Amino acid sequence: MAGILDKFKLDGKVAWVTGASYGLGLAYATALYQAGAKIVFNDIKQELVDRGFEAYKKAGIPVYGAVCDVTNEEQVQAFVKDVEEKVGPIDILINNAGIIKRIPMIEMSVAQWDQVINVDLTGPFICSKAVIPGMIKRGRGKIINACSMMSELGRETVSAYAAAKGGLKMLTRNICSEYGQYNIQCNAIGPGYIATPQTAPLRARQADGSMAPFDRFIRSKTPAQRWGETDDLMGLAVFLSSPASDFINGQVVYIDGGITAYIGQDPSQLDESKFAAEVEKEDVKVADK
Ligand code: NAP
Ligand code: GCO
Repeated sequence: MAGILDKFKLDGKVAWVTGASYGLGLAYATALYQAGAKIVFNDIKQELVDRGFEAYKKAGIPVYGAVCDVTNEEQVQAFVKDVEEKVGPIDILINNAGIIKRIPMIEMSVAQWDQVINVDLTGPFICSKAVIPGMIKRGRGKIINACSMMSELGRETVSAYAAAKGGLKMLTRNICSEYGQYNIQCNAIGPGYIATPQTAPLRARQADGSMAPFDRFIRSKTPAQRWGETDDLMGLAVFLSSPASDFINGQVVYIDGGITAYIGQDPSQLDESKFAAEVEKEDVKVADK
């Protein structure tokens, strides 16, 4: 008799993780591979795709990868066609690619606003639109969007990002509403604050070696008193990609160490000595945005 763990297996499935050369995308792709999926990834520039190939090779993960800008529908359609011919039909799409610009709203140019909205919201629309017809034909599909705490909460300087991630929550619900009848499940992962290159500026140690004020703030707001690690999100990525979640649709699953459930404590009360031993584990971003 098949056991419950069989419901989490992805054997025979093709999974496309966008922007997966490093960071959360690399973790999601690694997790889905370990669950049995064939991995396909893209990134915005060749040097990132090459970096991804190196990372996957080091991890012993065979991948198909290519440059593809998720905001360019022509490139996305061509990428999907290529994958379907060379690897197979796409069963799972994780819309992971994203950018953030931390600029006070009234100082942000429309071009900067548009860039964030295009990557973080229009990109998932374009990629989902490209894979859903095939999923309808096959009578099944999984789409997982990269939402964020900023799908629910705002903060200074991230207006475009929050607007995009809030919109992405509603796109998740709308794909569920429109395509759930074809056995397509569209959910979202809502990470809290995770230690990746994207958040490295928020955690950089002060010149005197002390904790960054924002680092102290996030730890005081998080019951776990720590930043998330990419490993923390791997299990949820497999779950939402697998038959184990076939009756979950249109949901944002927050994986945040409890930060969205907790009013927080006085940052000055944090005992910094508890974190002194933590080592900065940062990839270096290949290039600034
Ligand atoms: P990230 O720095 O946001 O990287 C995402 C990847 O997508 C990078 O390789 C990036 O390339 C690539 N990318 C950017 N624009 C693209 C485009 N137009 N087409 C294709 N690829 C593109 O990394 P992350 O921290 O691992 O975050 C991954 C996702 O989770 C993002 O959507 C992010 O918003 C979301 N998220 C992150 C956190 C967190 O705390 N880290 C929390 C919640 C949600 P570049 O290196 O050139 O930018
Ligand atoms: C920021 C951070 C956050 C995280 C994440 C939180 O500047 O506040 O980058 O936006 O990336 O989205 O869930």
